[in-house]
Amino acid sequence: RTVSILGAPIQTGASQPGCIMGPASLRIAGLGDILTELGWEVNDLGDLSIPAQDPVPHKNPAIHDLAETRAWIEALSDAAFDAAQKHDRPIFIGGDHALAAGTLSGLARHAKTQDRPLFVLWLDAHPDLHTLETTTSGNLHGTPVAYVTGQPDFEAFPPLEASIDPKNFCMMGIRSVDPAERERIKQIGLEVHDMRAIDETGVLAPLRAFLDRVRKANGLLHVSFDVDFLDPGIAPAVGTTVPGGATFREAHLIMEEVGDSDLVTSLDIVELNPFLDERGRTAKLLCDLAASLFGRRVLDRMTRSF
Ligand code: DIR
Ligand code: MN
Ligand code: MN
Ligand code: MN
Repeated sequence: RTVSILGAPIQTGASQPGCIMGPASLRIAGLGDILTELGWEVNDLGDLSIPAQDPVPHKNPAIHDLAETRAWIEALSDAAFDAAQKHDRPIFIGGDHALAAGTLSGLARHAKTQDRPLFVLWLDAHPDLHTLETTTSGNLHGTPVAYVTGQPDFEAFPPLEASIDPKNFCMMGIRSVDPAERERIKQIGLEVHDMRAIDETGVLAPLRAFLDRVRKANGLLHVSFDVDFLDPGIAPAVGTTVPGGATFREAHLIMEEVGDSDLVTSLDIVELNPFLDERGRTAKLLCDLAASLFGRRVLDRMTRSF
């Protein structure tokens, strides 16, 4: 039962600075101690860094900080591969969501060495399905899912050694989708539970169906947790708040259910911008959600038999 924590203070994928402080904020909120108390052996691998980069232009003029973001993706891919090879459950703390382009590409390589498929539970207000051609904001945190599923027009990103089958994604919390992303969802057949669907069915039915799918396939399961998945009323410290997000109860239920399944093999916690926070409340909430994923329960209870 070993966990590793790797910080990645990348903020070039976002529209405003602040995610650089995310890893420090989560450590100060006690992430490592909380997991230790739950019985995990915690290895804090410190923070990753990249060397200074010369600017790289792109034909899409909206794109900014391409060279730095590319360098982060390259460094993160190798670091995620190594962490997954050496530790039971790596946790990647960001940093903006461009981080996932690196962690998922490294984890896909790792899954290949295990001869197991990689599944991804994507918790986010956004599907992050832009290509370098379709992004109009130029914020590269809007692109990781398109990149790791092998969509075209990513020549400026590191070459992808192993892609992830779009059918192995389950997205929840989605409520802000750009037109190009909407088309892409239909085209590649992603499983997306938008907030309307969650209002109708609750989180548990679609989540259990997905976890059953992971179990039957003997898959690895990565959870990518974007802070803006949560309702801004409980998690204000993120640059791209969208009203109508997951409640405290829905988020904990998802974390506990995924934890009970014992299927999760890695986790991203991304987009925390402590500069926008109120006395660290979002960082503390994220630590409590991680605790639920890693076994904290109010009472001992019979878990669902799988
Ligand atoms: C928007 C926002 N779709 C963009 N994306 C965000 O800029 O491409 N993803 N915030 O998490
Ligand atoms: Mn995101
Ligand atoms: Mn988002
Ligand atoms: Mn291009």
